Amino acid sequence: MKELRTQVAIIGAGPAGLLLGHILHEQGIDNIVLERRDRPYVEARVRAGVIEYGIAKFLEENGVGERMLRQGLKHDGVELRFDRTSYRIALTELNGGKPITVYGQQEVVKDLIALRVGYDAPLMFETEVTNLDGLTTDAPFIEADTPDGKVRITCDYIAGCDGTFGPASKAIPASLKKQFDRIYPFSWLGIIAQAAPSTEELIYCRHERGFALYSMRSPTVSRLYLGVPNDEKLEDWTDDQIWDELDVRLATEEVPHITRGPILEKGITTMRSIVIEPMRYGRLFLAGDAAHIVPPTGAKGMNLAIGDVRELSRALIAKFKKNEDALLESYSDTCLERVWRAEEFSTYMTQMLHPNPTDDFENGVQLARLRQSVKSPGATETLARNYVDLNSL
Ligand code: FAS
Ligand code: PHB
Repeated sequence: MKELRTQVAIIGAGPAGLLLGHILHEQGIDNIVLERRDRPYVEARVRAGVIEYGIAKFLEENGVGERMLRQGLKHDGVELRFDRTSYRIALTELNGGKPITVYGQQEVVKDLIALRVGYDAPLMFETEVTNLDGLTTDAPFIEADTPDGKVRITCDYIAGCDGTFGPASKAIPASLKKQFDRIYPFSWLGIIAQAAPSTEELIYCRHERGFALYSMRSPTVSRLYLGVPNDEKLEDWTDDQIWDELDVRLATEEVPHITRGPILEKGITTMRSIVIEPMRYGRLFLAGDAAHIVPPTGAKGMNLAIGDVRELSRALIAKFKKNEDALLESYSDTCLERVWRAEEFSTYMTQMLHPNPTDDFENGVQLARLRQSVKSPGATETLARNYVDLNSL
């Protein structure tokens, strides 16, 4: 087995792992990023689309924002549509001039990979981590299968940025770990289409037939979602049926039909919440989806992951540069306070925007919550602040 040594071993080349690796590299802290998939797969994976103001600033401050600033779409508002009426939330105005940025997660990942390849730091694709050990010693190690055989990497710290199904969180002993789970009774059928968006800003829509979201990736590419039952099969939906249902749910008198075009990608994502406590075990630190999942209704997934990296990078830099442990010691509690706030906001947005086909009382409560969110100034401001900058509040 090939032996390697580094200061920080990072499992996963999603936004969390790649950004952590980049920030540590910039500080002269050796690290290796290990990714089980190949580069084309990771760069093509379509996921999040909204970047919070403070998170975009953090990316920019760390030299990852050049293309985002050029190609990302700055948005000053978002629309809630229900009771066949549209209500605009003036995000920037309610946040002291701070907008959101619409820029696909896969673009952030491409930018981070390009940086890492550019300065030739270790980024091992098609390398699956199979074991983490020595986590409570001062020489933890990971073992992985690579295209050239097995490798063991000894390090000072391990960052588990391996998403929901990765091995890192499973390395925390069950007796020391709590996992909080919620599965929602619906999923999102999402499409990416070569079609100029019929709207300037995102539209979150609660229609009696179900949820719909109108987002975008560029002036010529739309990103749209339909709330569907959990057992829905993608093959049961033709492209026309998807467009027709989007029309029904999103139509208004002014815009009776949304712009259609070739569907480039489609998929169904389950809606779930997960929180794992603690986010640390000995020399192992979890960041991103490895530690938590939020339903995408609040657009918090990637923002939360980058929020964790902001904490973990600060903590590791303090340790390596000044031999200070305080931020490492407080990492889990600091992150979990923010994670639970994101879970609360994502649950709030999810519960009020997805009609319940079997519970009219629940539907009544949802509509009351939606009406309050657009008619009560305090509720509107809270929604705007959480949507734009939750991870930096
Ligand atoms: P990621 O899951 O992005 O990255 C983890 C990486 O670890 C992966 O590349 C994986 O291959 C790798 N890995 C796993 N096990 C490994 C092993 N044993 N060895 C080596 N590598 C390993 N969020 C939103 O805000 N809006 C959305 O619309 C949205 N849509 C989503 C759709 C889907 C299908 C999914 C799954 C998530 C979606 N999310 C969305 C959430 C998503 O954006 C995550 O929050 C974000 O990817 C988190 O980034 P990471 O923590 O880096 O995890
Ligand atoms: C997206 O553009 O993919 C997107 C936007 C907002 C969300 C979820 C997904 O809440």
